[in-house]
Amino acid sequence: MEHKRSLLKLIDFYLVTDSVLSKKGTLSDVENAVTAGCRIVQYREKSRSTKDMILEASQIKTLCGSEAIFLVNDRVDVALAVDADGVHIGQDDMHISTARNLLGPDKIIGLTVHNVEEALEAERNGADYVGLGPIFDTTTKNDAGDGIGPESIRAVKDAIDVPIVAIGGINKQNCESVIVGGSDSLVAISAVVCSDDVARETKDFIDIIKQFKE
Ligand code: 3NM
Repeated sequence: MEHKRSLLKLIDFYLVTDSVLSKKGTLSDVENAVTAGCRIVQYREKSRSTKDMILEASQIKTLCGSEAIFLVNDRVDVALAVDADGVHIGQDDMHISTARNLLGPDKIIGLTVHNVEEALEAERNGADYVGLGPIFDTTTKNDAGDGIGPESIRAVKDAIDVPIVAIGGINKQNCESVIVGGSDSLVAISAVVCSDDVARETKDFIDIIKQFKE
């Protein structure tokens, strides 16, 4: 697991799955993104049974192999069932200390935060990275709220040492501002999974991020 944890420092483009928006399906999206160089995948599935999720999660784990970190959104039980590399949880999910107790010290836990205070608390409570968003307005997550703007990233970056993953309304046109703004990596869901060519979009994001990263 130390190998996977050390990859966290290197991540640039971060894939979050969305079976509703996906054009080619979740497994195809993961395979294409990983082949294109994506080093972290979060399985985010809100519409399938637990049984189906466990089956799909084990297939995604295989596709990630030793190259990409594999996290499960919200569902600590599914992460445990397939021995995923960790979870990504939100402010309204179980407390991070509860997730840590269930998963043990070696698993990766990411937490969604919206401001400096939540980021500091997440780091204090042992988050391995924070997801910061929504950076821009998004229709992908109904309850995401208004975009905080890329200029809000720097204060969070200056306050914490763990990596920041920016999320929400990010596309190829605005992603430069997110990286220059101080984010270590970024998620773009609709900009990637709604595409006919997920590998191409992933590669484009990775190239742009590398170009603008400090
Ligand atoms: N979480 P898109 S925004 C899953 O702000 C999610 O925490 C968010 O999708 C947050 O890249 C979001 O299509 C959806 O805007 C991001």
